Amino acid sequence: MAGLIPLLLYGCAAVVEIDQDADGDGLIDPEEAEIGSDPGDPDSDGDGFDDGTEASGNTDPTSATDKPYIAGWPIDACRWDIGGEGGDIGMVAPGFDLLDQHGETVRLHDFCNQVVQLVFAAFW
Ligand SMILES: [Ca+2]
Ligand SMILES: [Ca+2]
Ligand SMILES: [Ca+2]
Repeated sequence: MAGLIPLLLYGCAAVVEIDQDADGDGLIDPEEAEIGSDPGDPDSDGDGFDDGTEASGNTDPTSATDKPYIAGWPIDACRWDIGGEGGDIGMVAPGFDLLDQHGETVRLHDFCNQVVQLVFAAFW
């Protein structure tokens, strides 16, 4: 929602229209309208992360199951746009989920455009 702020500059009165962040989550109201989050609730999906943090971290502020990783791993914006997957050299590895060292399930394709080191071990 836009607000009207009266200003007095060098003796001249002016009215400036600015966009407001009504709930203080870091997203102005038009941005919230664009992504579908609630401009009156800083945590639209109730997952404990405010809408601004989720939007800037490339998670969905309207889905409680899509949230930043506890370890703070960076999630890239290209996470849902990956193509050309396959098992041949030069192809993008197919996506899969695995546990990180903190016991949280992470999704490989969330780290697109980044180098990921996978360490495997077997014991018997
Ligand atoms: Ca807001
Ligand atoms: Ca909000
Ligand atoms: Ca949230």
